[in-house]
Amino acid sequence: MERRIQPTTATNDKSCGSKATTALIDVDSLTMVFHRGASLLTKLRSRAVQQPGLRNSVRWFQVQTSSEVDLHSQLKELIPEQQERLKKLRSEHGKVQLGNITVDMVLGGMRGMTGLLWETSLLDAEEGIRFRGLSIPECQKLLPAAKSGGEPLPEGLLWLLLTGKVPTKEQVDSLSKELRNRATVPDHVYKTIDALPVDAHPMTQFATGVMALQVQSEFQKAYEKGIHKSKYWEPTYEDSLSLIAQLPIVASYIYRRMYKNGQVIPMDDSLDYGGNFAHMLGFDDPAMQELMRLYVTIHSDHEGGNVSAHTGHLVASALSDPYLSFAAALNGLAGPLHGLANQEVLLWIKSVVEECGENVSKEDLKKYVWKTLNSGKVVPGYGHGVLRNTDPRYTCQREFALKHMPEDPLFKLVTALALINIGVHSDSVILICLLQVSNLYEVVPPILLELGKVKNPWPNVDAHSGVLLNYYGLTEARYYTVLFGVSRAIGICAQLIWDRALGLPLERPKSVTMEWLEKHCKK
Ligand code: NMX
Ligand code: MLT
Repeated sequence: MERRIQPTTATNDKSCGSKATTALIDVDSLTMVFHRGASLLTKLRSRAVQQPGLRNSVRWFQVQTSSEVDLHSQLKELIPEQQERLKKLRSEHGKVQLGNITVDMVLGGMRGMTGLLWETSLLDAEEGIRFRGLSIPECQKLLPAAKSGGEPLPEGLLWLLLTGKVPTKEQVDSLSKELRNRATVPDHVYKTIDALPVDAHPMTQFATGVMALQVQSEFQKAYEKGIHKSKYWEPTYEDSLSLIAQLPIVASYIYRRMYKNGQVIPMDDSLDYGGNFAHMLGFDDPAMQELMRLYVTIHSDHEGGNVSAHTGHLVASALSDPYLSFAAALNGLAGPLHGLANQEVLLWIKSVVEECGENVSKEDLKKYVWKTLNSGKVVPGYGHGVLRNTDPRYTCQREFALKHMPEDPLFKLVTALALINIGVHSDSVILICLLQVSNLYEVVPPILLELGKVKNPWPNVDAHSGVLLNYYGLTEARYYTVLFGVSRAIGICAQLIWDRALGLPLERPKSVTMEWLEKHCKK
């Protein structure tokens, strides 16, 4: 049964705060940060065109060959050829070595060890992520948007991840419609969430909601009826699309339950996936809807080894259905070294404000960074397990700020940030120091380098997202990882469908004891 929900007026008030402050902005620093961001972006954009190697790897040169507007039909066409490809790879190159495993790798969280097949995206340590061969700027250019020149529609990215081909607008519109048609959340899901305290962490509520959705799993039902393994991908596809469709409903229910007195906003049938998500959260500013489209697109996939994707893949390898697998992934995403870092960034900045005041100087900021490090904590939003450069997801969020906050990018970025500062929500002191994000970009990396052990001192995706969300009024930092989770389902589910289509096996690496390693090394 579908829960009846009352429309309510969306709250998008950025100006109700009493803590007006004067921003002290170092224009030189911002200029430096802006130029670094802009030059990196230009480099990224031109690389695909200039370098034949990269150009060849860009899959969008494979134009749409199918006129199918239905994703399922296009996938059905593609699966046999990819099954053959895998068979050939295994029979011709199965014994080729991919590198040596060292004791350091075993003790060091398997860093640098190639051990997973993940078709939907690939991460380059310097350049960052490519979705089926496309960089983020290329996706922004090529994937259909809600309006001309706008941010990519996440449905388009889902299509790209699943098929390796850039969809047409017609195909994306048909997928948007399909997702809307699947977006009915059973009433017991709300009741299950309601059984939790309203202040339970939003990620706990979200993972609980996903587990409650699991009772509708088509894969589980089909397995119980004895489905042949060659057909596994079909109910996996059904579950994945329904899960992706229903996540924004569950996520926005949790947001409205926690922060807006439970006044839920129904879906708007005229809107796409990202636009609808923003709308159901309570944000109808077209720019916030654009931000949500971009946010959901860029957080979706980051190859297979990150904690959430790897967890989802591992759990799914036991033939657990997409709901069970994704719930497990969410629990990994909820860790502070992974997705929860977007919350931690703002809470850390808040602690800077509380200790050093609102107009903290760079010197004080440096001292605070050292204090954090000396007390055995990490500086959230910086560093990465694979990346060795500024995360392009950070860069594109910065570009979004430049585009959507004011017209004259540099001056107006400063102005916009100052406005955020003045319009701070009374219970959200956090905002004040978002101004320091740019300062942090200058202050943190040299200190992390000075530590001598940090492999990547540059900002990651989580260092920037709060700036934008706060600007549009989504100030509740504890909620941020849920947004990340909604997006990550797209990557994890797309790969999961291929796991089933390709018949990938149970994941079961070998582990050893310290004693085993000691003996092995003495030999
Ligand atoms: N602040 C303090 N110390 C750090 C940081 C940081 N931002 N980044 C790395 N280090 C330390 C790390 O803890 C380790 O110390 P120790 O040897 O004492 O254990 C040392 O530097 C070497 O670590 P790396 O090899 O550079 O990084 P690793 O691959 O182990 O970890 C992260 C990657 C992302 C877990 C780490 O950089 C970190 O903790 N960053 C802050 C948390 C964060 O922003 N996470 C979000 C990542 C992106 N995401 O969304 O998932
Ligand atoms: C991610 O998006 O999953 C993070 O950047 C972490 C990672 O890639 O390891």
